[in-house]
Amino acid sequence: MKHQFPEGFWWGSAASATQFEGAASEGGKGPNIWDHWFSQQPNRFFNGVGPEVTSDFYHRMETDIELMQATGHNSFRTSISWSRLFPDGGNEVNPEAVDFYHKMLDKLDAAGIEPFINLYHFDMPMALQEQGGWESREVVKQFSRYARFCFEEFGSKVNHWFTFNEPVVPVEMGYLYDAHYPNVVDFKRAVQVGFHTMLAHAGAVSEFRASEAQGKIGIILNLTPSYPRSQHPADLRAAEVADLLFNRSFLDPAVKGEYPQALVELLREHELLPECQGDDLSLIACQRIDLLGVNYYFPRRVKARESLPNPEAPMLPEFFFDHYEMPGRKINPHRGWEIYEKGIYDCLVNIRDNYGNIDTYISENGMGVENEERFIRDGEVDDQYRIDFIKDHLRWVHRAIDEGCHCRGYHLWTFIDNWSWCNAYKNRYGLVRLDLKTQQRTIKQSGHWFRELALNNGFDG
Ligand code: BGP
Repeated sequence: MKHQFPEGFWWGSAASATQFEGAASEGGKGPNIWDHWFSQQPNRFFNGVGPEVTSDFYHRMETDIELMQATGHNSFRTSISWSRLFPDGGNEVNPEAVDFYHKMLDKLDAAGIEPFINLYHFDMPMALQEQGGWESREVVKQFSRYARFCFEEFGSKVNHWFTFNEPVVPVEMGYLYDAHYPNVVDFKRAVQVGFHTMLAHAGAVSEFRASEAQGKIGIILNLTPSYPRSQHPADLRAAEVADLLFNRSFLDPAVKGEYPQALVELLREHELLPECQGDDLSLIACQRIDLLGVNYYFPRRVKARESLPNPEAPMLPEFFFDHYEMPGRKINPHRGWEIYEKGIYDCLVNIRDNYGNIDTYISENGMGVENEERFIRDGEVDDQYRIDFIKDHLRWVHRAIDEGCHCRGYHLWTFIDNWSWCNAYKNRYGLVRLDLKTQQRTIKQSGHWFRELALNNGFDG
């Protein structure tokens, strides 16, 4: 069967500054939390590989953009590194960074690739983390200033802006599960960080509306549909709470301008409500997005708790539910994530039915595989599994569009194998293979296939 996509569909990939630019202490860049944490605890990173060099895009930007062309990109998302632009977090702008991002945007334009620019991808400047990071309202204000600078400086070259990528991830990983810096485990502080992030988002959207920048602004959320083990009311409640905490905590305020009442009640009941000042909620109410990026990797399956929470342990979201492993589930063993293609459709249908069918696109989807060199044939990675993974998801995206969802594009994670936070280069996600020792780039089978996909605006099968 032919899967043809609407005219003008965005085909491309996503990356982020910290994960692929490298030059972490070059070009006038200041340290961010990743540079700092790696200097303190290199053992927390796979094979002790840190963020200094990564995929060296900073030095290879021109030829890498040619590789994007060669793999069929008509659009590409990356982030601006806040600590490259403002090394001390806020006062002095770094002219080398301004120059670099202008050159990148010009090169993308010359290559016919539409830039999608995100402002924050997990990479707090260290100078601002020292002031409290997202726990501090001063940092929220600094984010608005940073956003305003970007809109003014680069606004004439960018039509698609995003404030945050997966804002719930720094909340979970940095303030609940000890997986990202600052490694705090404290539910109440996590909620405050989440609220301030949302406030920073709304502040940036308001700067965008006040600026002369054209185009659209949105947010990128990792929507993990919450599936209950059964239709038993206790399992349903477990799924509802997981959905409130991990999806609706950002989705509702970003799209509808308000928090779900059920979330507010849940937080109030457990004395977790964040501190909120005078106009905060009205700012959030006024600054709704134009476009929603949906990152989809895996579903979240939950069931009612099977034991009482340990009263000695710190409170975590798992106070409210247990994780559930569905028998017979398909899994990517390298990442430990379930593969459930229909989840991408369920996300889009949910947006159609419950969020005014706002414009969306798939802003990340992808498959990380370990030891990919074992699949090298005739010098190229023969990653048929990745092609199948993409097709299996695209069929569901196609169906969602057929059924009226306003999904405008599909970006794979990622363009070239890049540095995956604590997993560093363990799992490879790229359309292009990176040889870490030589920095040599080679297009994978999936890269050739992706080009055909984009040229044909669809695929057979
Ligand atoms: C998303 C992030 C990306 C990327 C991807 C793959 O959550 O937005 O930054 O890293 O996941 O995950 P990982 O790198 O942890 O394997």
